[in-house]
Amino acid sequence: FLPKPVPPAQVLQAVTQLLPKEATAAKVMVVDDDPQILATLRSLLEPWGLRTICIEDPRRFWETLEASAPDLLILDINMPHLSGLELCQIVRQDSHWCGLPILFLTAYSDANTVNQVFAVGADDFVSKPIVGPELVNRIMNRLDRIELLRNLAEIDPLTGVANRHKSTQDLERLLNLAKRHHQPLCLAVLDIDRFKLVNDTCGHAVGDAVLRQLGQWLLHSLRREDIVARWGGEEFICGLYGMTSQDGVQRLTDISIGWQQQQSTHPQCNIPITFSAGIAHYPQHGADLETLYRVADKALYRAKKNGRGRVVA
Ligand code: GH3
Ligand code: MG
Ligand code: MG
Ligand code: MG
Repeated sequence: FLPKPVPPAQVLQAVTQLLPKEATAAKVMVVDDDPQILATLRSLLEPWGLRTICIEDPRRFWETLEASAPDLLILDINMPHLSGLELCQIVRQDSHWCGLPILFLTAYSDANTVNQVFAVGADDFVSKPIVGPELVNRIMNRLDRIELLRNLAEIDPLTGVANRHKSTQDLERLLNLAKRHHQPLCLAVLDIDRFKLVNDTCGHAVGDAVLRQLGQWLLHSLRREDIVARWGGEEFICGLYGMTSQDGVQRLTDISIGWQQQQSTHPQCNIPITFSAGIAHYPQHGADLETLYRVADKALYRAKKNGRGRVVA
């Protein structure tokens, strides 16, 4: 395998934001004008592996939210300049943040306040003084649920790699990043060769196992910042940041050779499994995903026509 190219630090940092959430610690953002409360929450949450982003001044709310992209938000009600209720209302109206779990932590626990809190769209309410274990449990349960829902929505259950919906979003973001940082982005479309024969000869269950194996092989052969997804059927897609078509051909060829050497046959099926791949890259072949995909798919067609088991740009 080739040594992995290292993109510049700032690019790497930006790419890290595209990584699956489970690879990074969950982030909790807290807005409270009382520094003591912020300190207490930090010391309570950090031992649980949660990253705590604290702000005292609610006027810094929006910039902090966008910069830190938290997984959960804790709000105080009474603060100078802006109340937590107002903040909650604004967040719920924003299409990007409307799904963010919001928990209120406040000194007031009368029925009217509780009503108001839920009326503006809060998910949970806890009254001060803070009871550590209860608060931690409420937060952890909610984060667990979010993680679960996210996986259901983004991971292909058969292969364990991202699904088409998730990878489309990630590829769009990676492409924007490539444009901003004047980097190439390589798109590879992979298709298993004569897969119908595998199903017909060895059975659908073996076919499924082969799909899973290849998905995992791709996932582990690529860099963390690369994208790999099941596009549909026996077709996969890869997004390789900072790589041209030539880099992509080299990389995919290495992956294909590795695959053939190590696990190209399934124990219950002695048909050697190969795949073909077509490659395109931004900026040479297009500036939007649809065009890049079309070019890569045409290259895939040539790979099939010229004998399969090859990578073509
Ligand atoms: P080619 O080399 O030209 O790609 O030949 P092929 O047989 O792979 O091509 P084709 O697209 O005609 O067949 C794809 C097959 O993949 C047909 C379909 O039954 C099978 N397939 C698609 N999704 C799944 C799946 O989830 N599990 C299994 N076991 N098979 C699948
Ligand atoms: Mg307050
Ligand atoms: Mg196909
Ligand atoms: Mg096929």
